[in-house]
Amino acid sequence: MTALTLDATALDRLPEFEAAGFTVPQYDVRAMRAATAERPTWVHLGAGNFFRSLHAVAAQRMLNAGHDTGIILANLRDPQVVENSSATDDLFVNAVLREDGSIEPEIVASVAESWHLAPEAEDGWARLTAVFENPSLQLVTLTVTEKGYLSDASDIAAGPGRVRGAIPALCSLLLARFRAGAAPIALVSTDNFSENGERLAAAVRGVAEAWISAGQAPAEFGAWVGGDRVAYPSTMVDRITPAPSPAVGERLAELGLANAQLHERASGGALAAFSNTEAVSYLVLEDAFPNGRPPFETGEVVLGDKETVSRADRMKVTTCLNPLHTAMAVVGCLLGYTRIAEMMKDSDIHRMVVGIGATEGLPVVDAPEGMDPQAFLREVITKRLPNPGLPDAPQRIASDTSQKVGIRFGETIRRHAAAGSAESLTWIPFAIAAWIRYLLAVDDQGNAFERSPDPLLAQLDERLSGVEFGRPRTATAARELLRDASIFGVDLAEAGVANTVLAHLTTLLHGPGAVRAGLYAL
Ligand code: CS2
Repeated sequence: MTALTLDATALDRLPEFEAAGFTVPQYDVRAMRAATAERPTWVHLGAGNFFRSLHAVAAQRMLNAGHDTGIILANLRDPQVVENSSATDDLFVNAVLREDGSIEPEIVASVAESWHLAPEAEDGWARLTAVFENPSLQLVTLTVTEKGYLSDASDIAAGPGRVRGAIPALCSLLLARFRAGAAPIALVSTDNFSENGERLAAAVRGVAEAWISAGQAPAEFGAWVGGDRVAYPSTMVDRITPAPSPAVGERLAELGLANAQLHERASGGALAAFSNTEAVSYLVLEDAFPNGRPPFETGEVVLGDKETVSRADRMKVTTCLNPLHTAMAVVGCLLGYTRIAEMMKDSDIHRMVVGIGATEGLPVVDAPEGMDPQAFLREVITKRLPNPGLPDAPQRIASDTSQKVGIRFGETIRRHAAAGSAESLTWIPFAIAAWIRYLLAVDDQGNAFERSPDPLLAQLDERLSGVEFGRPRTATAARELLRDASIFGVDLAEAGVANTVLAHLTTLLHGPGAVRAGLYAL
């Protein structure tokens, strides 16, 4: 078997990759890179696995169908990410893991350039500034996670320039575009929350206003980012993309890939020459692109009006997928699971997932045009979550839960409250109680475990300091937290669910075995 390496020689060896079982790009990658260098159209901020398996794959489909420009990728935090991408000549393998255990590896070449964009990264800033100044640029997509939309006051106060923080950095680049002639542009949040377009618009305008009032940007800049030449389309994004798994790396190595190996990241997690994902994927975009757009239709991207996209997004983020994930994440960590697929074989957990999605979610969801929420949920529960080939872990999903609970459960609770049915909710309050139980960092056997990263851990520890494992009555010390709408998306006491959460929490605090017993009793 020949050793195949993803590096500067790989583009000349695509037929060998193909013979080894890899799907390969059907276009002239060097010509695409040259065209992109000259006429950039698409910038993406946030170079994670999700980007690789969703956006980059959609772009590759368009390129295969005859489109001529690819993606200019920028990453803001860990410099290792772009180093890793450069080491493989910006090529990577997207490995689709099917339910029957088969693997479909594809070499993806749609990233034309990759740049590090921290304040110290002069080259990245110079290149991205030139790209933003170019009227050809049509869109910027972002995957910077929920917390990426919150800017540190010090990042904003630093004013425009080579700043840290996703939104201030984006605003600096936008200011360069504004000064260079203010060509229109679409700024596309592809992060996982409802009305993500509006959230991005608010974040960008907030930074712009702060700069204007500090005299660091002209007032016209505020009018431009707030006017109709800068659009903020809403989106729905969906593809379960676990962290790259060593087992998948080994399977790629068996096919001949010599450098599939994983590198530990200084900031946690792993970097690899591949991403691994499921077969299903949805990229649904509101068709609002004031400077034109790539031929998304040829990339299996669905375009719709604002209402259709918001409904699709609410269906996925607040009802049929992400709430199930968050409940499984905290319960899975407590019960010692490391695989989502294994959890789906646990009948207690299975009931919880059905309870949250079908019993409590579906009745308040609005069907998006052309999509059937019931069928979507059925596919999630019967196929996607139980996919034995997908190495997804509750520990991955448990990261940043404080940034997710409000988005994922708040809307459903609000709708039930409006319909007068909030007091009959059981499973969602159980999931919230399980999160609080999770925050105590003691598993269901009574052993300490390490919680996944979350920006609010220290604050939450402080606010929950009165809640003690083994002392059920201390559950009431969580009452104040439950009133915090900035976390739960709604004041849970006002909505009529706080007492149910506290009753569940009381059960879960009994001691070892209480999580299992609480789940079983539901
Ligand atoms: C997960 C998502 O990390 C999480 O919280 O729920 O990454 C999930 O896998 C995606 O939204 C699937 O589209």
